[in-house]
Amino acid sequence: MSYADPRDANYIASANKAHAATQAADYAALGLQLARRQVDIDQITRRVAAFKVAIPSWGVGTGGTRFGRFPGPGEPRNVFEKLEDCAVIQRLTGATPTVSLHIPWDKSDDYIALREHAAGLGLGFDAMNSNTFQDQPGQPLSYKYGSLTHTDAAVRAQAVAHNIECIKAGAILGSRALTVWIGDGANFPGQSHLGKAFERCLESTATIYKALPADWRMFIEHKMYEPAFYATVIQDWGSSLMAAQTLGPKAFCLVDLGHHAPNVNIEMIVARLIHAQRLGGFHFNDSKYGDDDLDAGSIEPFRLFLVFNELVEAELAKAPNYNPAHMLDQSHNVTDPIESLMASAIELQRAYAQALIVERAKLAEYRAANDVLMSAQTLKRGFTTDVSPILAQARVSKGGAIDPVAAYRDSGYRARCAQSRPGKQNLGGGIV
Ligand code: RM4
Ligand code: MN
Ligand code: MN
Repeated sequence: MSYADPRDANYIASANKAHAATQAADYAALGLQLARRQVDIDQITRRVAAFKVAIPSWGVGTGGTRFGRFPGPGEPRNVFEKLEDCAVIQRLTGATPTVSLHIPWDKSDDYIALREHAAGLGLGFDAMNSNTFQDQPGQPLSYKYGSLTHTDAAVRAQAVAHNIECIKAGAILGSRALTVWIGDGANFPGQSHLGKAFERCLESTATIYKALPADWRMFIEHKMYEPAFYATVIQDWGSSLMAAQTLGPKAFCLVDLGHHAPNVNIEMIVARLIHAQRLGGFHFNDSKYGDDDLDAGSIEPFRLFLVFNELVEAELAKAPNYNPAHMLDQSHNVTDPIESLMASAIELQRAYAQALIVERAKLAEYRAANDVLMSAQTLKRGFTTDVSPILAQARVSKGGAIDPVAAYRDSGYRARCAQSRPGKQNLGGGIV
């Protein structure tokens, strides 16, 4: 099979040739349609082109469930190779200039070399993720019964020290945020004192907070259940918000879309966190039942649109302290991770574009007049408009591909990786 580097600008330009005429025609037609709604398509395209989402380093390997993992060919064997794959996603989509690392999965003894390798690939680093939900070989104390909230102060101190190590590594890499997600909780009523566990959490995170450099933020990520099946210490946005408000102005709440009970109104949570000036960012993914970590927009695209609708409202209102980090957090168990991550980044841009084209002046009038049906229809019109030509145009404006998946497949990149990266069976970070 022939091979072309999908990161090469000439390759992408030649791949685009076949689609250029249809793209121009579709973009022009959509432009006319939007002009009738007083929406300037080029302005929307510019805003979509400015949208960024970080790739999770753990997402470029094949994920798995607790039942098994079925590795794909040519998986990255270390953080350097993960960055190579992230660069493919960034070049073809133009939407993913940063990578979010997970320590110790991406631990390195030379973070300067890692930063330079990333810079050479045109990549930077988003939030650092600590990991105190697993034990590592040689680790003195176990996290089996908790980490930052453990009953034993020595275990808490070990977990705090790990988080501070993540901050130090991130400072070298140019990251400016630490995401703290802990699996701590209880599997049985009675196992844990619910109030005291939260207090221990606040005490431990306060020590980590003190180690944050001046321009850093701490993201507190809530999750309803798993691995703790009865009670999780930071189980919901209420606990997360209380923790952020207790810790101080650098602490914010991170919303992972998969970490809520089915049918929870996530856009409401987003609106409330914006109001509280504590929305730190997102882990985007999609789900049907639980923390499924499926591709963003693949199951409930309307929900994703409604989340982005709140984000656009906040942008327009110039909401104070509003600067959410966008990150993907997905597990690609049965697809090529590069393809899933490209498609997911594009689905986020789609939801953003759909929210941007909503006729907001009209919507405000209908709301004020209590015209319920027209309010709903006006909002939904953004969602039902096919904005694909805008997304393609935004990619082209950044040197990306009109059809990223086709360009990626045609390049033969995966087959090339299968040859150059033999024998890797386990990445350590399969179950996310
Ligand atoms: C958790 C959570 C965290 C992620 C781990 C791997 O469910 O979403 O953000 O770092 O999985
Ligand atoms: Mn997450
Ligand atoms: Mn998760």
